[in-house]
Amino acid sequence: MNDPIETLRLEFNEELKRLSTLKELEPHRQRFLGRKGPIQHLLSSLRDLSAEERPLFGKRVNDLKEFAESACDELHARFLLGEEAARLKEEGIDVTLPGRPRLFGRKHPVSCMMEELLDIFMEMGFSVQYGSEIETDYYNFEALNFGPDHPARDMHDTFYLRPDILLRTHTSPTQVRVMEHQRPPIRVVAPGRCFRNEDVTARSHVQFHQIEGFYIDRGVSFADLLQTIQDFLEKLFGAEIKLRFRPSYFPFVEPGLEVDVSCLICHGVGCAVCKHSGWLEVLGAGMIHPEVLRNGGIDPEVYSGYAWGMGVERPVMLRHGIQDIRLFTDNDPRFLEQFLEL
Ligand code: 2NL
Repeated sequence: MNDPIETLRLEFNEELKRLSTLKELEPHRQRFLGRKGPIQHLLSSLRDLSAEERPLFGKRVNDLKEFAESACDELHARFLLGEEAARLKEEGIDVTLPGRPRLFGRKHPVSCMMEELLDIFMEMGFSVQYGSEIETDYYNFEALNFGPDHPARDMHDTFYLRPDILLRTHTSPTQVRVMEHQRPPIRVVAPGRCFRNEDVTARSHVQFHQIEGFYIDRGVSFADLLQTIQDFLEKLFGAEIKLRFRPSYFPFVEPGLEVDVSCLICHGVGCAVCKHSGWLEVLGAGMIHPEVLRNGGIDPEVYSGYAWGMGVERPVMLRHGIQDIRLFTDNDPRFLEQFLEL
């Protein structure tokens, strides 16, 4: 065969078949289609042809040129895709994989209980005062009638940061500070986290939450305290709950008492949760000690007041049947996910 156009097309196709990368393709395109390449050469040779030969030959060279250009373009696109896919595979990215689901945060069950408790007391006319988790020995103990060698200090297993600075063992320091800054009548609740240096077990922890409240005015009586506690506990646990008041001792009240509710699990019959007593201890309370009122700048000859305090973790555990207090601070989403926000 002595047709230069057909020979060139065959040669072009043969070489094209051997290409496998973008890098090889561009020299190939240059060699055939460049200014000094064979196709350009054929086009230049047109002027040596006769007027009869020129149109047909010219058309055939142009057809070859267009064919070669589109063949190169097509291959360019194919190589580009292939090399990109290979690179992505190498880099290990599969963009068609579904995304990882995101965990949504939600309110901690202890926070939900705290809000519920605050709602009840705000409805009863108390306002809310937050305080510092770091306190002085004076506000945590002295002002609350714990003398320097008071035996009740031992029960509090305090974390000291300095000889005089500590992590509060209860929220009472906030209440003392309120007394210093407000005049009766005062109705305040103080919620917050407290700390005690105890062994961590299923039932006790070094950190826990407390809510305390107090009411100071002229003529506040012990009967007022009992009625307020009854109203509160019936709102929290339901009107069918039974209460038991027992005398008790706290340095900052006189008299002091502890309050039990009929067991929420067995309703007083006796079970493992209430240790077969039928009762659960839920809060401590009493009439504010005259010395504590005086420390807060309030004259005990004119005013009297009651106060109570309760732990927050325990009612959450009772409500949801949680057996281990450590679950609250483990931050395991499988635990935390189970509680609906109300
Ligand atoms: C308990 C007992 C109680 C108080 C807290 C209080 C505060 C001031 C003055 C007098 Cl400023 N009292 N708070 C009173 C009695 C008991 O808590 O077992 N809490 C978990």
